Amino acid sequence: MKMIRWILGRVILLLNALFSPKAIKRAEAEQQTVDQAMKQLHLYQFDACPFCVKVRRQAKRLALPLQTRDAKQPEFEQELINGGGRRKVPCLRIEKEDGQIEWMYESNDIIRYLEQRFA
Ligand SMILES: N[C@@H](CCC(=O)N[C@@H](CS)C(=O)NCC(=O)O)C(=O)O
Repeated sequence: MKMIRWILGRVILLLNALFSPKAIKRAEAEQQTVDQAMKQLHLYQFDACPFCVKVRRQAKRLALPLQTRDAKQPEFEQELINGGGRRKVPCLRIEKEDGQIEWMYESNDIIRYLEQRFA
């Protein structure tokens, strides 16, 4: 079972690399504003998780420099559990202007959030 999951994961990564989405183009100043805002977002994820791939692909389409944190690394795994409450990926850590932190689970919710904020 572990082996099958590993193979499926590699297939997902290969397909993702082969059919990489095309990024939208923004005016330079607008992209700089987006890049700045993206510094407050971190995606806790696994490389070969299909839900994480889906979020990363949408971020790429929207030309968002999404910072990722591999939740298989004990340090980030612990941050995720302590902050978000669950060891589940993808999870988007959102640092608000007032310093408050929101932990957003569910790939569809994360994609909706990115679209509403940056599309
Ligand atoms: N409905 C969730 C599904 C997420 C999900 O099942 N993630 C798996 C990895 S692909 C997970 O975190 N499982 C918990 C674990 O592996 O500990 C979404 O769309 O984000």
